[in-house]
Amino acid sequence: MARPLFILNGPNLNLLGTREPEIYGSATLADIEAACAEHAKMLGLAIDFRQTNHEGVLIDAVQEAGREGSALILNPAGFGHTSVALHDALKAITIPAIEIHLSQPAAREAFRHHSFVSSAVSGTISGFGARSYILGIEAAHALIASAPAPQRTA
Ligand code: CA2
Repeated sequence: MARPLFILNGPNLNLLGTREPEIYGSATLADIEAACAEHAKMLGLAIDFRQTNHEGVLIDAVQEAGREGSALILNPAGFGHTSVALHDALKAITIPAIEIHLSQPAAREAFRHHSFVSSAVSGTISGFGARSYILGIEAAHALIASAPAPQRTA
């Protein structure tokens, strides 16, 4: 069974499409999941797409991705700006990991300029709206193709 590409979404992203469309676009998270599934299928990848508002649940999912996934795409949302624990979880996995954002945090409020995630992932894609997810899948696909298969530890 091929390892899925994990696509994890942090807090409040379940609200996409309902408020602040001028910043985050009008697509719902379900719309984005459908677009990701279609694009990943075209590349021969299966996805495991999740959203949580809870930091511990997100960290558990990062660890699960490290054990069971081929690569990780993470929109950490607000936790990217606050969570040392999320940074530590990402440092502990060996699969390729990519940070994505719908908006361009560097062009927004100062408190969004620092990411605890960026220093623990292969790269960051931001500012392309829902297309950031598709670009993230392209990057993950390239990294999976060039990375040695991770060893299962348990
Ligand atoms: O641009 C992104 O993808 C962000 O990760 C979104 C986060 C924000 O804290 C980051 O700085 C950048 C916020 C997600 C909240 O999404 C909402 C969507 C609709 C209505 C309210 C919040």
